[in-house]
Amino acid sequence: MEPVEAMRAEAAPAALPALRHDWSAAEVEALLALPFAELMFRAQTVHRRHFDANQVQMSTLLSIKTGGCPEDCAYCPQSARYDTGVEAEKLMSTDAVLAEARRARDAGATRYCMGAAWRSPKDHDLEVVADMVAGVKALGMETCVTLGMLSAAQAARLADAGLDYYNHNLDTSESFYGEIITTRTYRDRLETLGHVRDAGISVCCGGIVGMGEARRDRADMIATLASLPSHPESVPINMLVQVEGTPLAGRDALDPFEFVRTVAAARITMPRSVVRLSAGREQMSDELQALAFLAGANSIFVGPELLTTPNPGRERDGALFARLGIEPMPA
Ligand code: SAM
Ligand code: DTB
Ligand code: SF4
Repeated sequence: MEPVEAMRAEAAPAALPALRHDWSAAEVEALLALPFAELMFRAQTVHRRHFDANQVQMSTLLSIKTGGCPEDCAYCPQSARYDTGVEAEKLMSTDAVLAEARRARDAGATRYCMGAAWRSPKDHDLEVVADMVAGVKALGMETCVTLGMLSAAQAARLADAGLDYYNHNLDTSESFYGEIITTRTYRDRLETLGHVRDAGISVCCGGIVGMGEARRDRADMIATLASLPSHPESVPINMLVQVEGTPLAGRDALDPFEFVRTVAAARITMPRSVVRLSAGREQMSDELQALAFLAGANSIFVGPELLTTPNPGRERDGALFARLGIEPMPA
């Protein structure tokens, strides 16, 4: 047995504290306000109880349907309402997606995430996505898609196709939400998450920080995620990528330590979830990313592009992982 496995085997699951689902925003805000070293120590302690602290899960992202989205999400370069230079494209063919997926698998990705700039999928498009999911699974990778709002029947269809994860973010607190999106409600989002959960698909749900929200909003979002009936298996924490032409371009940048604090709060409140250091890595220093890993982030997107914006290339990530002694988390 490897030393880490031996340590895990020793820690009998019964010895782990029960998961809480009753976090209040005030409690999470108090976590966010701790002295930095105290917060990091708590997060690292929780992290080590549940994970190998030197392993990071790697996902690859592909935009299967780019731009021209009817929604008004103020952060998003793919909304048709903002002039961002992102051209609207048609849904990719299954063959083209599978060729890309094969390349990602050969480069070491264990999960393949496909994103579409839709408010919600049309049923005939969903059939094409179901084929893509089945094809990617056959390549031996886990699958994730993010397609907007889903009905219960659509979630069940994706589950049938073998989908492992559905990404649908809360994005921010319920009270700040109206300043960012007006074309769908917070309640709509919770409803979609319920359909995904009921269909037996694992939930990938998190949000964005750095949109001009207050610390209380970040606390509220984390408390809402941690108070869902089941914690999302995957929790992406995105740092806003400011894109020229979107209403949020030009906002004051968030204090990077506040980003790290948010990651730590996610780790402490959702101890068994994989927390993803998601969008925004391209703009972060290696040192800031290392702090986010110390705070309990244990997943990233690899590859030079997110959906429409740049992500660190494999060389930069490879060098960082080597410097930090980080290894890929097995699927
Ligand atoms: N259209 C679908 C939806 O919104 O549900 C799926 C794709 S959408 C691009 C997925 C997520 O990407 C959004 O919920 C948001 O959290 C994140 N995102 C989009 N633009 C971003 C940006 N500029 N910076 C950080 N995160 C962003
Ligand atoms: C998520 O939480 N972050 C990813 C994913 N879900 C699909 C997307 C980030 C998008 C960043 C902006 C862009 O590249 O267009
Ligand atoms: Fe459309 Fe999703 Fe972008 Fe909102 S976040 S504008 S729903 S692609």
